[in-house]
Amino acid sequence: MKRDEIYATGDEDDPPFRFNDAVAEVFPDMLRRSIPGYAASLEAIGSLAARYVKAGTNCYDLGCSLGAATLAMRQGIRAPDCRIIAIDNSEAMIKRCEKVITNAEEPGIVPTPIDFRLDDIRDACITNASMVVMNYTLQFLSLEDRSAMLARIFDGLISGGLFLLSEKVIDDDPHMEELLVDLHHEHKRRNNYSKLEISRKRAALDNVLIPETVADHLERLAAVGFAHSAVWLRYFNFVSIVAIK
Ligand code: GEK
Repeated sequence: MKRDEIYATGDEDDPPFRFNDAVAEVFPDMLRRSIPGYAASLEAIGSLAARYVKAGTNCYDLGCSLGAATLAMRQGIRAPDCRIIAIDNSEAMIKRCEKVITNAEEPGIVPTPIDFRLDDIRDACITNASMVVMNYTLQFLSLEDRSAMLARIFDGLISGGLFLLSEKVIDDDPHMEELLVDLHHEHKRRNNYSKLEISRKRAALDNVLIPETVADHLERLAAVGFAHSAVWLRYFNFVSIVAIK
């Protein structure tokens, strides 16, 4: 796993954050050290896939990056005749994703097939889905596009299908927001990011990653039609939500 030193070197006049080759190269290390609860989100995706994925249906990983959630789903699926569709609009990510996953396949075992698609998730056609995952991806869509994205997911799910949404969030209460951000930065410092790296990354993500409150997410899920939704994981300002159609 190559170490993330993207904001440790170079000048401090950073361009906005992009999912380019340099990021894709260090991505597993970046997420492991930056997102509290990331490993737990992957573990739950596997468990939920075992419970919710139905025979003959599709599973979607929207914003798959290097396919960590795709792999977790594939390992969890117990039902036959399923297909996973892994989509990302970063060429650097999806090319590596296909390589990483194909290399992890064991000879003699026929796993659930995966379609790797270089595409914008806003244009994705979602059909016959029993599970859809957006693990820390909705936060990169503009606020105006989020309801249409979720409505498209809802429409593409079969009855009883599951949507897993993980996001960085903000708190309405400025005191709590300050505390949660500070705890997250402390977490990153414990994971050996310097104060300068943390502040440079934060500036680069400004207006690229747009967090909302937990209430905003739950309201939007209800508004597009999800009958049940709940936060199942919270670690500082990172949450993961499950919603069932
Ligand atoms: C994981 N889910 O490891 N269309 C397609 N892909 C997009 C779009 C879009 N409009 N916008 C952003 N992305 C992964 C981690 S990372 C989270 C997901 C993070 C993609 C983007 O290219 C990137 O690969 C991914 O969404 C977000 O479980 O970096 O914090």
